Amino acid sequence: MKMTLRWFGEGYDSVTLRQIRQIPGVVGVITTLYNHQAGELWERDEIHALREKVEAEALEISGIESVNIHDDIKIGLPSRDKYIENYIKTLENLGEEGIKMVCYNFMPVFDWTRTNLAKPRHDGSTVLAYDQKVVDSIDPQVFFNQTDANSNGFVMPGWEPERLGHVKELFEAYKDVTADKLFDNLVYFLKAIMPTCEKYGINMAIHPDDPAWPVFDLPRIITNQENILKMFKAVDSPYNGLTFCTGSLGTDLKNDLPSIIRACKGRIHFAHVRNLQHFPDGTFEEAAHLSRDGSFDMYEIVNALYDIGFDGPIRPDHGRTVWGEVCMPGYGLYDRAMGACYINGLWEGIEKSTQRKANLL
Ligand SMILES: [Mn+2]
Repeated sequence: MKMTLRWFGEGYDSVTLRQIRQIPGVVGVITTLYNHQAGELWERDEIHALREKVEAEALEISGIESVNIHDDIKIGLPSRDKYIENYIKTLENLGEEGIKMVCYNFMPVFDWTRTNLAKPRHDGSTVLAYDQKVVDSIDPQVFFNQTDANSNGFVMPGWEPERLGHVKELFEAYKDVTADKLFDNLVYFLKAIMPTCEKYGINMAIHPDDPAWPVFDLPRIITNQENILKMFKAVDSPYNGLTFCTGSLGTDLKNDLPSIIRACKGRIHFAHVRNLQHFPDGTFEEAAHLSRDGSFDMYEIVNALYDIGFDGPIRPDHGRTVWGEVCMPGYGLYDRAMGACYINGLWEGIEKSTQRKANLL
């Protein structure tokens, strides 16, 4: 695996490339052209300029998160072909710049959803948290406005005001999109882009839905092992893969995370590792990466990734906000840096003990 950190780009991120470079073991960033709306073409010279900026700090672009999918593609409108054409050209431009991993998601209207962006933890840090009762009792437009107002002035990924200023119209456009239809539209999109991915060696890594169930009655399709394997089979190319995200799949306690990793061997192209703490009333909040701070055994998760020979980029995911940092919720420097060191430590321990055992045999 290759340790990375997500970076939103200059002017959008409170964290600098120099700071990222100084986290031991981090070799690259997962970045994006944040100024582009979904559906727009990314020109090669813009990608090249971004790459030069990253490489000037001795880091690499280990992948893109995300090249977002236009709603017309998810809805299945006739105009989707024009947006798919732009997506293909963007992939070609990324491929020409040597970028080989693209993360995306296929969630309608909202990206990841949390009901509290700064819930105090037992240790005085704040974290993102989720309570289904809040989602059930609020109008989607009000929900968006609240999320936007509580993001410390940062535009959060998937919550762009340009798009989500029109929540009502978006809901109307999705009203006939069932889970089956959404799945068919995903397959249509993947079949269209696969020849380009194969030509340039670009791994597509779909991000699971977060949380892993329908919110605001919108369908969600990348939620569990069965659905993920169904998607792999529908477009059976090694370039059609997954972002294994512990925090998203782990929202549903029925998901056995190490088992999903093993079932997806060869098709996991990117990994997000974070811990959640689940509560008996069905709510959950994000935790420090350390196993004993949350509900997941992070050793078992990293061990499963090691076992399947995972060699793609990995990154710590949403961190707690600690030490008075002012940042985009979930994306501060300090706790993600601690997460990166912790995951690196787990990996080194697993790798060396495995090698030691092998030598003893
Ligand atoms: Mn994730």
